[in-house]
Amino acid sequence: MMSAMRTPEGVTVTLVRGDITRQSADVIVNAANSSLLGGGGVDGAIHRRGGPEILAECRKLRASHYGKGLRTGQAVATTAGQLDARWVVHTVGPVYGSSGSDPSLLASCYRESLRVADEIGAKTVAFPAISAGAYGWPLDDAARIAVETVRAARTAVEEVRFVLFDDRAYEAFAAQLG
Ligand code: AR6
Repeated sequence: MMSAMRTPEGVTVTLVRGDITRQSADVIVNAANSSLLGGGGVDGAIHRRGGPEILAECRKLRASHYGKGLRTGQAVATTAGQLDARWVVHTVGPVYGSSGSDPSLLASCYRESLRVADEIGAKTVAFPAISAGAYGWPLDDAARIAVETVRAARTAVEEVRFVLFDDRAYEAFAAQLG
């Protein structure tokens, strides 16, 4: 199994086992919910370690642009607070088994996060396994969608790093790299 590859667009894709809030990257992607006001899992960890600046900016975004919440599959950037990153990009994965559990919405999270990363000029982006925790997406399928979407992405981002919390998630992603 592989732990790195290069996409046809020249993006280096790497895998890391660990806590995404400990990563150093231009962008750390948050597996958020549409409220943008925090939660458990990756979201809780990012707000805990990143500090209150991130939530303050999320609240402003809610007031100015996302009164009804950020839609599933969309992405938006904020400061990264105390994290070792320039931005956090918040994206909302689909809940598995709900009416919104459309694979294209999960693919959209990766695509939109990379689009936002391009807009802000980020070169390195760290992703968690979006929807594969509280939102219940089967890990192998979540990994396949993540890797396929990044592989097909047209982006100026140079490195996409998947940061996987445990061995099972790491192995699911490694199997997708070939
Ligand atoms: N670093 C990297 N991966 C992590 C970390 C971490 N610190 N913590 C958990 N994971 P989840 P979702 C893994 O639940 O499924 C929140 O309450 C975890 O093992 O964080 O998209 C939000 O507010 C799993 O593989 O995100 C939403 O309401 C993956 O990250 C909801 O959960 C994603 O798990 C979003 O659910």
